[in-house]
Amino acid sequence: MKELLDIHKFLGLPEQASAHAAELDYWTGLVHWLMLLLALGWGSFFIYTMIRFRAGKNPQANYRGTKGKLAKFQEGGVILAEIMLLAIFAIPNWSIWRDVAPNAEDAVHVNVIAEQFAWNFQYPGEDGVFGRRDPNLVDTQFNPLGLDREDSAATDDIITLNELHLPVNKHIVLHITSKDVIHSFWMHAQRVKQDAIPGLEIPVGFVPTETGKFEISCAQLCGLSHYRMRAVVYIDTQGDYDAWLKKMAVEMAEYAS
Ligand SMILES: [Cu+2]
Repeated sequence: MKELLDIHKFLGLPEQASAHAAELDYWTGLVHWLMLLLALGWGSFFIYTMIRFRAGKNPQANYRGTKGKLAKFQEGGVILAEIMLLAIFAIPNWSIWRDVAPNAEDAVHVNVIAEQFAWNFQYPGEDGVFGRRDPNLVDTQFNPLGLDREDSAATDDIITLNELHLPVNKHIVLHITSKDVIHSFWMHAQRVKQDAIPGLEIPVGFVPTETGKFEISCAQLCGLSHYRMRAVVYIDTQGDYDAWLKKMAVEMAEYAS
């Protein structure tokens, strides 16, 4: 049974590089089989009605429709099944996905700010506090995120363009937003996808379980150069991640002075 639901191999999905990836693929598999069942059910019903109500046998149209208890039972059954899908599967699973990881205490927080056509990443730096960002301070060349350099929390912030580094096996919380239009942040291998919406900061939590270099792309048609709106995520060991943060802190300090 489990093999039938292993849609990951069956559909050739990317590798499963996060803690929830296998489970998400399992549900994707389940939904695929359910949709196949529905397609077969409705398809055969469609063929049956074409034959049953063919013009040759029914020259006069019947405006009252057919009457019978079976149709009512079927409709009731469909409604019940859909309520169950929502209440028992969809909503509880959505709640797990939304709540567990972002509340972890030792989580690594990174701001993700999308723009046409790039991904900006903001790390809080050593103090663990993100510097204030103000749209009025945005300068496309020198201050693309509108970071308020007067804010003391901003002095140690690290900002990167199209390059994200994260430690492996840690709770990650990405706070996703956009500067201009709606984009969609998509880390394929980690099965993380979230719309980036101007004016909203949406947290997404997950745990990457494989080290390596992976792709991030935009999954929302956001303009002419949407196709090249890509970034790279490096999932590092804790040691490599710390070393990279240190190196970036030095670079940021040099840039500021
Ligand atoms: Cu985009």
